[in-house]
Amino acid sequence: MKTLITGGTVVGPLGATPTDVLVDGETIAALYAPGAAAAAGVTADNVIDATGKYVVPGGVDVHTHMQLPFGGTFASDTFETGTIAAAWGGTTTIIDFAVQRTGEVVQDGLAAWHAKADGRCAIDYGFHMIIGGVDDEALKAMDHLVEHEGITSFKLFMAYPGVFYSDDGQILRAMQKATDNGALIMMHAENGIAIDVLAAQALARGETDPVYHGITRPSALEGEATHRAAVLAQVAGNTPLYFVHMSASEALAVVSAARAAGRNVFAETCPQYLYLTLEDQLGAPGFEGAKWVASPPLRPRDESHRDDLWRGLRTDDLAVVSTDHCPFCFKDQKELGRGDFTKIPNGIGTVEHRMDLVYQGVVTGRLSLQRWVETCSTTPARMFGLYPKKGIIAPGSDADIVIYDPTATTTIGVATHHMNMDHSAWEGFEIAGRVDTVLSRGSVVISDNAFHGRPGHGQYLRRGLSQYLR
Ligand code: DUC
Ligand code: ZN
Ligand code: ZN
Repeated sequence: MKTLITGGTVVGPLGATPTDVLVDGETIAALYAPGAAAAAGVTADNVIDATGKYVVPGGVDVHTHMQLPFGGTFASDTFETGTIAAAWGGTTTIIDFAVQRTGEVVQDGLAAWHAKADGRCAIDYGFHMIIGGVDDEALKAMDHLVEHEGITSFKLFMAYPGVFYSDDGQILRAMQKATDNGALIMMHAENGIAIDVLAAQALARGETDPVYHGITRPSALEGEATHRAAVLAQVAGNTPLYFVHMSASEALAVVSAARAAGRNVFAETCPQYLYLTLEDQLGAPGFEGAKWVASPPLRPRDESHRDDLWRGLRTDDLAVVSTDHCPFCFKDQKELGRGDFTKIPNGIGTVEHRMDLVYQGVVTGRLSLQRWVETCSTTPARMFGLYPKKGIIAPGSDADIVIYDPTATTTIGVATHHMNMDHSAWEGFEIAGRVDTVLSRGSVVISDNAFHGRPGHGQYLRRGLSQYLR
């Protein structure tokens, strides 16, 4: 089956160029100057007219939590609902976090994650591994996963004592292992011990509303943990270190300094930290703010965080935009924390909206078109060992392609989204631009405002080491 995409402008890390794209089977076969395919007598079973539209590599969202167990419940998207929603939004690859909790065998946690995802994904997927209990066995398992399972990145938590938390000694040992085997350490950098004290003090004062989730997790404690992790990685021998869901100016400054010193330090942010605030969303009246309880929390409106994060995306101190997609319904899930903000399941659902939300940076002049594609597709693919199979429109690459209409608009809300949530953290957001058509490995999965894919089309991706290391 051959598909020819004509008339569009292909956007990649090197620029935006009018180009026709020939897809043969699951991969991109050739690129042509406009009209050159027809002149060369190229025929196709399916011709897609992309005139006036951008043709971009499918989005790569490297931070999702489908069905994550958290706070006595589970994230509400399954691998089926979550990957279908991702496809609607132009994301054609996710990397989800398999979980080892303290006391569990790493390989058992991984097997459980495969069982959840196998045969259910509408787009391709890979896994990172959360190591919730760093010990001799877990360290050995890290080697095994890198060598045999295609898992080359491991998330550690400086937050959530008693759940996922690692102490500094455990972090150092895991970093030494990663220095040795080339894996990337992904760090949730918040000082969880101090946060738990502040949260208990707030509750004792009767401060139970969702906004106190943010007030008791100040940005300084993200900055402190980020600095500590960067130092530990330096001591462990320039360990490849990637900070997840960065939200704070103080943390970004640490990353900028480490990168300026030439270290293997990288970071991502998420749309919620670029747009939403402690006052406007988390501080909504009554219990409404529970919709936006996530960790790290949304930051105060009048501090420098959002401007600094956009700047970091421009300068590459922030390399990637992921979502930290971790949806919970309001009814029966977020409501678990009525009267006690510490019991609200942490997470926001955004997997469907990342490409659109970051494209607004292009519309407002904060990002170039190339940077949009780099931060949402090319760089995440390279960072996590998937390039050039993913992340680029080039001959030989998987035909994961988004045709994006810059003249259309998107209104986000619970009535139209496809995520398994009873509310939207982005209700009423008006977006300039719209995902028009999506191909996953050569198959059209979204077109004419309909889903044409199927659960089970998505394949598990064995990943190589990060392609950014020196
Ligand atoms: N943060 C969240 O908000 N949810 C899940 C895990 C995390 O680190
Ligand atoms: Zn995290
Ligand atoms: Zn996360």
